[in-house]
Amino acid sequence: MEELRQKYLTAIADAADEAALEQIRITALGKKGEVSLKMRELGRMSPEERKIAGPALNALKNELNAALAAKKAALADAALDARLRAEWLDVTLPARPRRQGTVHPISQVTEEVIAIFAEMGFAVAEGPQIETDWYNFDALNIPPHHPARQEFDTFYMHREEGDERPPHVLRTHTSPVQIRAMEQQGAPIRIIAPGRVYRSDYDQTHTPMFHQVEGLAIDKGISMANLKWVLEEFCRAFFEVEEVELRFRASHFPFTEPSAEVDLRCSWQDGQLKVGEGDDWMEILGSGMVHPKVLAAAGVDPAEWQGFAFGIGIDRLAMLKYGIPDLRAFFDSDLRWLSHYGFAALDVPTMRAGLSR
Ligand code: 2NM
Repeated sequence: MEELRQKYLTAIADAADEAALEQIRITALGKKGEVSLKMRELGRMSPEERKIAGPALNALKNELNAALAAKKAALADAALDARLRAEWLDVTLPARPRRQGTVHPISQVTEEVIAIFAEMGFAVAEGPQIETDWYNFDALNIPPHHPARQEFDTFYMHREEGDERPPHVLRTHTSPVQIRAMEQQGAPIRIIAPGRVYRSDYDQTHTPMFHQVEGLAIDKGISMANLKWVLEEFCRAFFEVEEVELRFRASHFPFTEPSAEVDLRCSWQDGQLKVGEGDDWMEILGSGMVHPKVLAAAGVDPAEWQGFAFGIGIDRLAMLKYGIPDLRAFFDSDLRWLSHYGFAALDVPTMRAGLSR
């Protein structure tokens, strides 16, 4: 019996896998297994012999069963360990840049602008690209026949014969989004409205579809000083420089009073733009205090609330920051241009990780 015990315990310890283990179980404890056959011999023994051999055989059977179960568990553990080692994956590794597709510079710059203004408490607002002329013009203090309507080179939607209602337009700026947001949320409000806008104009520096981001902050006691700080903060963050200098030039927009165009101190050397130094000024945006009539049209009481608004061209920002010379190439869908000027899809701009890397 001791011989059997040693033989099977050794075999179990040496079993390489579950199949081998099962083979050992059948050979020892199966119906015609060696231990089972020994148990059958008990019947032919004298009662005295049986008293010793019976319990001993039972103990052997139990010991082998226990050894089989333990080995089976150990094999399963080892198999799992091996599998975990083989399938190990370092999820903290940076993604491999496959450059199969890229983020368009306009999308990149839009995300950068959103990240900067989000840090200053501005939410993103969106609205339709096909607008009524009330939202696109009237609400912005541009009544019918106002000369500014001509300046916008508006695209008008088709109108059925005999339809005398004013035609819808492709929005010429994102201001209608701000009007809708004021109507819906009232004051106070702090939003930016990035998106596509349309004007019938096409040359070196104009495309009929382009991108704008407009900002709006309405509260009690807002002044041009708040506007100046917000715009300086924006320029420092966007151009990723320590200091910037802005110059406000008196201007005119129907929807703001007073109005100012804003220039940024810069230098141009060998086609290379440097922001915050030099003797040049570059116009980057238009702005002003929202006209009381515009507030009233959007359902905000101008006797109680005031605020500033501004509009920036995203496409030009992208050209300036990333040294892209030709505006029209932005919309050609040329794969070589896209892979040259595009951004890696996983480099999402954030204020903490950096806007552009
Ligand atoms: C600009 C310049 C100045 C502007 C005004 C508004 C609104 F809807 F709140 F009245 N949004 N954006 C604005 C003001 C836009 O773009 C050059």
